[in-house]
Amino acid sequence: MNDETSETVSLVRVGPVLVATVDNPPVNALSHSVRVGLVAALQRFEEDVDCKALVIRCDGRTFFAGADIREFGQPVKEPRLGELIDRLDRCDKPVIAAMHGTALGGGLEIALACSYRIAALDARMGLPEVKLGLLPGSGGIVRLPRLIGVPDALTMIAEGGQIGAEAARDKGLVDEVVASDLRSAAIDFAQRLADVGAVRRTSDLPVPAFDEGLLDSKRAELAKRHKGLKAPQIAVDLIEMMTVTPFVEAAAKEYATCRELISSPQSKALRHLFAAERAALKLEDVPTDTKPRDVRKVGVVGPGVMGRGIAACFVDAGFPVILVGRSAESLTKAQAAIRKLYGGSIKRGSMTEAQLDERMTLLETTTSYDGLANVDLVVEAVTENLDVKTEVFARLSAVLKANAIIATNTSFLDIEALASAASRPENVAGMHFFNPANVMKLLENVRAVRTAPEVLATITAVGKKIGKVPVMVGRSEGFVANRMLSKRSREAQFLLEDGATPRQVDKVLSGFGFPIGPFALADLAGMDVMAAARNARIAGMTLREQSCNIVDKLAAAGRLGQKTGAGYYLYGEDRKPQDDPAVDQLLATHRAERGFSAREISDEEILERCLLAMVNEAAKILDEGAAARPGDIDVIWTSGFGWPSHLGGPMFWADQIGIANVKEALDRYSRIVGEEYFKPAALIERLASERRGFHD
Ligand code: 3H9
Repeated sequence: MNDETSETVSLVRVGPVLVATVDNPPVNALSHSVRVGLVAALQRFEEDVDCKALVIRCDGRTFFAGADIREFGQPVKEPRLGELIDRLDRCDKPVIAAMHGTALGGGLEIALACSYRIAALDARMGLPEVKLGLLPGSGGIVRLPRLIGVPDALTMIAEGGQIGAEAARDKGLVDEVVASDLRSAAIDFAQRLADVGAVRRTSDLPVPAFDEGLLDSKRAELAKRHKGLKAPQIAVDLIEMMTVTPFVEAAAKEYATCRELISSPQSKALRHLFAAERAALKLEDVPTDTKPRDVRKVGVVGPGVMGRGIAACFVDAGFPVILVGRSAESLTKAQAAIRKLYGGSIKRGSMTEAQLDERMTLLETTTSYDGLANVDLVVEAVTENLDVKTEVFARLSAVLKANAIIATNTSFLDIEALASAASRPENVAGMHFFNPANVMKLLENVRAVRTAPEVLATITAVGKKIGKVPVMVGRSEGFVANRMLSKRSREAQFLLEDGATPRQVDKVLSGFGFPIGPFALADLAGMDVMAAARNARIAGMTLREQSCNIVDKLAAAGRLGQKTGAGYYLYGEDRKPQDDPAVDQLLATHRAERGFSAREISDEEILERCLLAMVNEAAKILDEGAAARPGDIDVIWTSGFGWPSHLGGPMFWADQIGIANVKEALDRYSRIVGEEYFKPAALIERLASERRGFHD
């Protein structure tokens, strides 16, 4: 019987049990209408003497995924989530939360304030607020440690991870795990309680004793792992606070901190990225109802470093893979190298040798293209040379089935030229992985003019399936990530010519939040690799860029980076970069030959030149249509090249500085470095004159 229904909450009586079912697709966020409906449900439950227990459950794919992120930054609409939760806590009849899917954030906070919690076997629970630069603000911090103890609560709150239903039961977060129909099990559970009316309040529980040294060690660990992020540190402070503060006072402090964090720049940046990552999945000119093609079996051509990593990505996600190489020897080598990729997991104990053997059964190797006749998708990862790739495309066209997709992993070659080399250009696109392919999250998918919409939808869906962050880009030399990176690299090199040291540049950029500076990174990649990459593109460079051959000079001196113990820096046993007077000398000679005199360069100039060169290039990319939205570029840089997430990505960062200030700085560097490098892009000129930002 459907007793009462609000916009998103319906009520049904089953004997003495009142069942409140929430339906607020897609993820049952705790939007205003849900809060109103749940308060009404509680009111009805409290007033009706015949209702002995209340079940709160959700329809659709998940229990509440948390507060409604879209409401953040808007005036708070009553009833607040905290009010609803207080009311649940005070209720003098038992309330049971029945969780399925992902019970997250404010959703889990609702469950924590109920008397009992039951969960479907595959349910997952977490307080992920920290990932949005926030912290639980509706009782998560004051209740969770009371239920599962401080150490586990600290991990869940400060790191934002999820735990499964059985682990949650073992820790005391969940009372019962249900393998059968959750709704019926919840009603049965409630009926049993209805007879005894047993109310339990998490707020009445004491905080279990714990080793206080844990707090400081966690602070140190989090500072290292989440450089520059404020919320994880504040999480530890709040947990320390709740252990010594009366419940009501601690809950008020928790809420006040959450409100403060909602308006903090870090949270705005992280929320921007949350939305941008999801927006990036919505493809321009591809209707949202476009059905991706079925991909069951995958081919990878080219067993080199990239091909091996790509094959591992697919195998990890359970796809059978055929790896095609030119010789049996190269394939045997590749197989051994792929096994080695899992060395770390075996050492850590997160994978057994038997599991690895099983995974490797998904990988088949062959020297014959005929083996690809029944694959649905082939990723081509052969040598970065148009002639070689053109030949591979022709051979693939001869064996593939009509709707098989060819995705090239090219970094710099022209996607249109490659599409023309296939007999069905509508099946051709790019899937640009980043090294190491099995680790790096970013996947630049590339559309060519003739790529079929369903192919674009397929490579996006497949990218998600293999755990990547896919972003669709268009034709452009170096696509988006590498094209922007090349401008940062150019400025880093020019800064050396102008008088900066590798150490100074690296320090400024890692101080900004990049995991590693460009010169330490070059030493890691190898100077021979850097020199080859530079020389492959030298024809398109300006005269100053062509003559700025510091990389070639280091390579010629045998300074290949970490692998030879010397590059921009010297490396000892500990692999820590040390300054080397020989590099100072090499740079001094280079400057003298090129007619530059070293000047004092400020950290501000280093940061602005490196980052604004990227922003200016990104503006050109946007105007050309090679990236669909500024947010896509932010996702590319935060998931691919270590741009600190709490600064939202380059376009978000530029907006925070203000486009008029960006333009003014570009004009200044046009005068100092040269117009051909820093003339503001047309889009920046337009936005500055209209007083708008990239994201407006
Ligand atoms: C919080 O609770 C604070 C409180 O402690 C205190 C307050 C005072 N709100 O990810 P998907 C949308 S903070 C609104 O593609 P999946 C999402 O934008 C919150 N919308 O699906 C997307 O929209 P669109 C703590 C939300 O299956 C659609 O749902 N909770 C929210 O891959 C589908 O999402 C979190 O941080 C939301 N809370 O993953 C959980 N969540 O279709 C954040 C999602 O227009 N959410 N949407 O692009 C997630 O982690 C994942 O979305 C989830 C589903 C695992 C739930």
